[in-house]
Amino acid sequence: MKELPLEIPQRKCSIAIVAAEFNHFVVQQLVEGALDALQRNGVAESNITLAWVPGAFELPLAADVLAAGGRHDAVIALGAVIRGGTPHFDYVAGECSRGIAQVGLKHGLPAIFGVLTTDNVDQALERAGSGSGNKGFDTAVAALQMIALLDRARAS
Ligand code: INI
Repeated sequence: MKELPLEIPQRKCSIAIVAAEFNHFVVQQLVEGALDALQRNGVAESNITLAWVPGAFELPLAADVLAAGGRHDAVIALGAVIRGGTPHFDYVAGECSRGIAQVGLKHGLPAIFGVLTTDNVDQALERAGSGSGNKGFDTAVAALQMIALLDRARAS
């Protein structure tokens, strides 16, 4: 059996982060968590691009264009979709998750879904806290793990 374990790449990585401005007070914390994880794992600041879009609905297009540029090893989408009293939540969250998945498959690179979809603000803030309670941090680690996996899978 050949097993490909989760690991962090030992090579230089270039990462694009697309972040939604909507619910900025949550998303800014996700961005900080992602940057912290990338820095802790040796990604130089000069190899990170951070692009802001108006809301989560716009994340897939920005991720698609950045992925098409061919200069990044992974794209991380960060946002916070918080349920209101209308079906708007379902359209925004659904299209965003579907779109981000399509970007990964279309370009053959990790397109990581770091968009919180919660019932209320408290749940969102709980997931955007410091350290291990920050989904931005977790998604950046996932991006690096996927880069390492794809490197190995393509080499074998
Ligand atoms: N965008 C978000 O990122 N989070 C939300 O909770 C949200 N809500 O609730 O409406 C939201 N809406 C804006 C949307 O993403 C687009 O920016 C807008 O519809 C313009 O296309």
